[in-house]
Amino acid sequence: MAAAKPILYSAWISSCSFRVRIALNLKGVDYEYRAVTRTDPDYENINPIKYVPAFVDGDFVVSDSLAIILVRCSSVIFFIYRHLNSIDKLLAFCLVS
Ligand SMILES: N[C@@H](CCC(=O)N[C@@H](CS)C(=O)NCC(=O)O)C(=O)O
Repeated sequence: MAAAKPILYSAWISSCSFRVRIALNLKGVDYEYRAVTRTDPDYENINPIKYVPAFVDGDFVVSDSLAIILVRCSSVIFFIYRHLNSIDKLLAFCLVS
């Protein structure tokens, strides 16, 4: 079974979302685009402050554009993230490194 694609929650008007889409597309990341608005009640479960963008890859949620770009587009950080695939392990790694 193919792995589920990561999902980018985004809004066309959001400049923070533009830069993530540009970075993901330049990097050739295969992701699903989901347009959301601040009034979308389901989006609050993804990002309680309802800002866009948010990037969901399995259980891993990143809700800041620069963090998304760093996690998904920096080869070194992506390698670490893939091998320490939980936010707790990633934070622990960052704190001791
Ligand atoms: N530091 C966040 C900022 C996110 C942010 O401010 N997003 C704006 C759109 S660009 C937003 O959702 N604003 C909603 C609001 O201000 O109500 C990031 O870079 O992702």
